[in-house]
Amino acid sequence: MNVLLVSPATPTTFWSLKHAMRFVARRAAFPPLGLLTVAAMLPRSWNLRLVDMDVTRLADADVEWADYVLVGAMIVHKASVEAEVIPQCRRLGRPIVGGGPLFTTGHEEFAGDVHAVLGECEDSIGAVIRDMEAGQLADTYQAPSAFPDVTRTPVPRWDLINLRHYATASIQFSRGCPFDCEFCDIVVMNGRKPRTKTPGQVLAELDALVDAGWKGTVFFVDDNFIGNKRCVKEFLRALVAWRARRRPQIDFLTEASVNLADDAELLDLMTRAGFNSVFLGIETPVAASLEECQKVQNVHGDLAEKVRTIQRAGLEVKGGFIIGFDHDPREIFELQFDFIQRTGIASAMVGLLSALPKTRLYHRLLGEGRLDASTTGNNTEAVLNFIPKLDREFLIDGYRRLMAALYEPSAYYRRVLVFLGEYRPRGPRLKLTWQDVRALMKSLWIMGVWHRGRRAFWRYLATVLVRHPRKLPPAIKLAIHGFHYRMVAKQL
Ligand code: B12
Ligand code: SF4
Repeated sequence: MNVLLVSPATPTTFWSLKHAMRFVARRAAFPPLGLLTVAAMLPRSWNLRLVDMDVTRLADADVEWADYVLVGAMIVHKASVEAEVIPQCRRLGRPIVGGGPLFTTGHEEFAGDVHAVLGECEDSIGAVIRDMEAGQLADTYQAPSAFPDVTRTPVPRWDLINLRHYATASIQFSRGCPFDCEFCDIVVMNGRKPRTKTPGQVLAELDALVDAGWKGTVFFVDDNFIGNKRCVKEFLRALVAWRARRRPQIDFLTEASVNLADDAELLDLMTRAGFNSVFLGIETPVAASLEECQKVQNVHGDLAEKVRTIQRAGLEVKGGFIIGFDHDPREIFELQFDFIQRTGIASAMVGLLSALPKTRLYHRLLGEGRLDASTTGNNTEAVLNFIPKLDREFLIDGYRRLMAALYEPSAYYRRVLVFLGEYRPRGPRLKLTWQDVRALMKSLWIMGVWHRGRRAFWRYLATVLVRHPRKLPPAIKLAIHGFHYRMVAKQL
């Protein structure tokens, strides 16, 4: 059996970091972990190839070689799936099996073209394999237990990709999140009970990555890394010990809920284990809007102070922000700008509220007759797929202006400096690599000579060298990320 695994092409989005890739000479920011995990569940006797269309194009020869094409996609990949993958496979007569968020929440749109595997596939892949071998695939597959036991999830097949094409590696410790924010599709796809892997299992995955030669950042792609605090602490203790034993040249980034700030022990364990950055769903400084979307964990206490606590503990805070809640006041743009600037959240992923299929928000808006388009799946695009309470044009226009203001060079560097002032790096330090030096040289050339914002860049660099010389590596990394975000903001 020859099986081709395909990760479709991604448009330039906030998280794609496409404009940052030229600094680090990598082709894509993150590898397709879902597909690599599925690959590890397929029989060892099968021949597998993986094409990540963010790294290389999908060649006819690869499709012709395959008996089946397995596609893993998010909604944002829809255009690539519809315009490239499906027509190419149809022309060459190869059946497609699809999985991931695009098909889990929207398989009906692909009926006849794609055999869809809904949700996490650990418990349904056996039936898919059997039917592939028999040459008789069903239209859809869904396991009776929607949320499988992840302690049985195998180590991803890293051998199917060239890790050197990627800026960051990925790994997963848990799935699911105990909270229930109205707009979130995680709880629909992965449930509200966090399911964790065993410490030994994750350490074996990390061993595999390090053995494959990985150096640099590893992203724990958990929906909420601290969803089960007891299990995560147990894992972190094992990770600290593993780190002391193996002394790997890697650091970690993850996603968590804001209540991380309330647990000093957890913060300490994370930094000792090598975490130096965390993405938080902050959403909005407007309490009424937080209550509207039932983001209960953000309502209590001072949000800005929580961000500072995490920064002082040694973690850079990246944040997700949303505009377009029913309770947003007309001055929402100023409120968001002020919050982001004063907390020094350099990577602020600000998006317009989007009703993703099958979420509670989607059903509410449908019931209120307010849904008027399907989502593009890109939460940082200047579009709304529902009728907002504030005027649509006011929101879209204000959103564009907010993004431009946030990523205008001097405002951006000002808030990185706020962050560097709070940040107390504590974790293990990685050795400087040739890649870091090259990124520094390229940033001096591209941001310091070629692009608009040169003066602000040199002023920023001088301030970093005088006030925070030991924080130069994160300062350069954030300048490079800022360059990407600025390009994204410009395209809006
Ligand atoms: C890691 C991650 C990323 C990474 C890497 C993406 C990549 N190359 O794989 C990065 C940071 C690049 C990213 C970017 C974005 N992301 Co993202 N991301 C995630 C995250 C946190 C984890 C995905 C993951 O690797 N999981 C681990 C693997 C093992 O699980 P899995 O992918 O679910 O795979 C399982 C099943 O889905 C299934 N499966 C998956 N593929 C296939 C294929 C086949 C053939 C089969 C049979 C089964 C199958 O089996 C697997 C095992 O059970 C998810 C949240 C989530 N829980 O899914 C969001 C998520 C997928 N991202 C999301 C979004 C919106 C984005 C962005 C648009 C954000 C932005 N504005 O920039 C961009 C778009 C993509 C891009 N490249 O720019 C949304 C997607 C919503 C949707 N319904 O489409 C999610 C669900 C988060 C959310 N709710 O907001 N993302
Ligand atoms: S905390 Fe994050 S992952 Fe959890 S339900 Fe809310 S938005 Fe979703």
